[in-house]
Amino acid sequence: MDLSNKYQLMAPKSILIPPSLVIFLLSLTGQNLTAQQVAENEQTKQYFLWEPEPAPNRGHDFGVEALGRGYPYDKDWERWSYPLGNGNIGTNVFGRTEVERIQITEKTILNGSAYNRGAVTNAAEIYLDFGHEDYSDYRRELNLNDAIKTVSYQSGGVRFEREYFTSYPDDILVIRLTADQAGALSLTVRPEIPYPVSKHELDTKSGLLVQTNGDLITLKGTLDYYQVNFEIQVKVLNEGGSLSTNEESINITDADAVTLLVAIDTNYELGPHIFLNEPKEKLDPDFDPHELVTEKIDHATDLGFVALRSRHLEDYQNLFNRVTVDLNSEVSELPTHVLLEEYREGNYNPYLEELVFQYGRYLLIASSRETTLPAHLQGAWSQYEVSPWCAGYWHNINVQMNYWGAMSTDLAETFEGYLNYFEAYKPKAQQFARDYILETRPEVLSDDPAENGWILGTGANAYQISGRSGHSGPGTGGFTTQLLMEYYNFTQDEEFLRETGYPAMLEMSHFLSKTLYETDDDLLLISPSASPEIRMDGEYYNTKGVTYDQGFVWENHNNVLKTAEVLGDEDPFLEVIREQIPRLDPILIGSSGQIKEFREEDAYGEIGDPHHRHTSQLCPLYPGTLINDSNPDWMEAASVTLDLRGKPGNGWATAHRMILRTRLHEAEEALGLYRLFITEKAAENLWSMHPPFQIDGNFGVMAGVAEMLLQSQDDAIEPLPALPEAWEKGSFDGLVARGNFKVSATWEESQLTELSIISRSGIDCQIKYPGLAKSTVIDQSGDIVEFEELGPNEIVFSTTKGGEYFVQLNP
Ligand code: FUC
Repeated sequence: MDLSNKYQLMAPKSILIPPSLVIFLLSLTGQNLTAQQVAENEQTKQYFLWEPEPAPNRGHDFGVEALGRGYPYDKDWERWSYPLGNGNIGTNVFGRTEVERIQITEKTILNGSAYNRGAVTNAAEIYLDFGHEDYSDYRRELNLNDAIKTVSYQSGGVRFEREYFTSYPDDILVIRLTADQAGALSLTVRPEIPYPVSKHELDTKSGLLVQTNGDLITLKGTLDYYQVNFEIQVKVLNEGGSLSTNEESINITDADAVTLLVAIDTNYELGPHIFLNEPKEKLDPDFDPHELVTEKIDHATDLGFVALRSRHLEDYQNLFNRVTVDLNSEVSELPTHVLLEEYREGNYNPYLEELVFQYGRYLLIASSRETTLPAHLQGAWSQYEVSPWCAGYWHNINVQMNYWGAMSTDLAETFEGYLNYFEAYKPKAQQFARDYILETRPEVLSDDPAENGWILGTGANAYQISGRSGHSGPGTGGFTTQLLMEYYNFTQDEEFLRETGYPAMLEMSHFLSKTLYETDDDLLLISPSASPEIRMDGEYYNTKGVTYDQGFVWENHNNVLKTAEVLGDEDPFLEVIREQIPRLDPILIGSSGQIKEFREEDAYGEIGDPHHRHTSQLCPLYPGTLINDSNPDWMEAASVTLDLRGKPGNGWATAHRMILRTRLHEAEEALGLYRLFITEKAAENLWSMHPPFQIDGNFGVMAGVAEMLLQSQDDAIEPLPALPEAWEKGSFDGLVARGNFKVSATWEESQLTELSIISRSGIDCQIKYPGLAKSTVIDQSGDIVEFEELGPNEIVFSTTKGGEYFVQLNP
């Protein structure tokens, strides 16, 4: 069946204004903007997910336990509902006509049973009883350009429209209901606290209350394990008609329009005490979040819908509109599930490839902001009573992957959520380092805590981090500091480096150096050492000097040396680091031509599952930098390793393999993995499936697309380093390269045709691309910029902060 015509009629109108026209129009008004500024202001290509039917809602299934011990499972929530979020509140909207379901969670609302740590839990369900059994001309859409979800349909001769968004500046969920006829809106607003009775005693809740007062419904209670006091208020503002109050719900009759405001808060306050204290001493049990929630509701009520909406748009679009990627696609008007079905059948529509990339950026903005907790394993969303893997911060790849694309897609602010979290957990991580050293090697324990450094194990959440874990070695610490290094690399924020990044990396080097043992042949090997999650005979395999651990010591040590130079630091420990680096010997090639995961491995696959989801032995290729273009033998061995590892089993594993292929410049393999992600790992709402839903895969492939188009890990900016044939024509605008350069490029017949760079740091700009030395560089005034040739394919020139540079490619 050809659905394209059927859905054409209901498609939204995308307004395509060419930037040149905008410049012309603005020049008439006396405003001068550069082309890039126009692009930033006017991301006109529309990205949206949409369906011609409401999301099904067949309810929770307690009979199904999701992997990671999550329950109850809800496949409709997971695959069909659309997520909205502002970093604090995560909301899933179903868009139903008879009984609408709006499911809400918040990142600090955790119970206690999972993994002795507790899991994020569903905070509230809001049902809107409309009773519109019959409907036609239905559309629900999640628009990524404005982060607004809309629902629209015809019922009983009336057209009903809804808008939903979660505002970061005003920390509120806003729902606006309208109809095209006066007095046509009647509904009941009926919120519930889910799972009032829990099957595990550590998950109990107490003092639960749902109460109405005039136009306000309040839900409150306590999750007993951490004594989380929560409150949710739902305010109902009707225009016209009448409002009546029941015990736990509100009826609206014959209104013209209705606005619902939903605010949440708890007694959680991020700080070192959260991680240092015992479960019952982390939060103040006497703190009632009532005032905080009331303030948000009052503030939003005063602002009103129009102002709330424009403040939301200004905040969101400032982030989202910074980057465009065009793979020569047309906006597709097919419903997302049809687009996906066709893609699965081999119709590789580049619009869907752009959409999945931009969806990653959307989800990151929605789940991690400057003042919020970081994006967890499920971002900011959970309908579960006990979320799979706690909806935690898993540090042996998952949480790192969440931020791999944050900087390159110009969303560095979203990483600040992790930075706040890091600062808060660091004192506990210092305790863990002390414990670790005492347990494994007490003779090297120092009296100075800074010299013992810090470490964390794999599992963590909003209330706890963990110490040593048997299945992942201390490389986990270097895996984590790599994010801090990248934040500096991309932002060039020296204050951050001085205050946070450098001390963290230096202390990590101190810790890691205490895990190294001298061997008879004068090497330094970590012991005990483990490559994430690899088992032999059912047990986690512990040994000496695995590539994952050695590699991250190498990365962290080198990052310390590089940044010490930036800051002019002369800490005496730098000498120790310099002496240790050549003795780490992280990369060994085995008899199958593979990068060994374990030193004692000869042929590939001797130890552990040869097709394991983790590819930790290749972390030195990505996110690390040790394996790079300057060592073709290692690059070749990395490629062999990926071939041997085979097809990935879940969303995040696909994403890691995809990025690894981009670093190897294996463009077709990278695209193949992206396609595999879209066809096999993405649900109808494009969420990444482990399964269950786990957001890391969404962020990982987003980072992967950016890496296909732009790399900068080896001092130089490299446009189109892994461009597959299918993407022979296209453009991107605003991706970020290390050194804080904002890069835009256009290509045709797989050749770069235009390249422009805005220098946000004012440092030297080094670029490599075949034949580049023959090009001409001009600045925004049209003056020629002198450059130095570093070879036929590589140039470097000095820049001024804020300067824009155009590279004219001469064939
Ligand atoms: C790691 C992975 C699992 C899962 C979990 C949350 O332990 O090995 O696949 O993603 O984190």
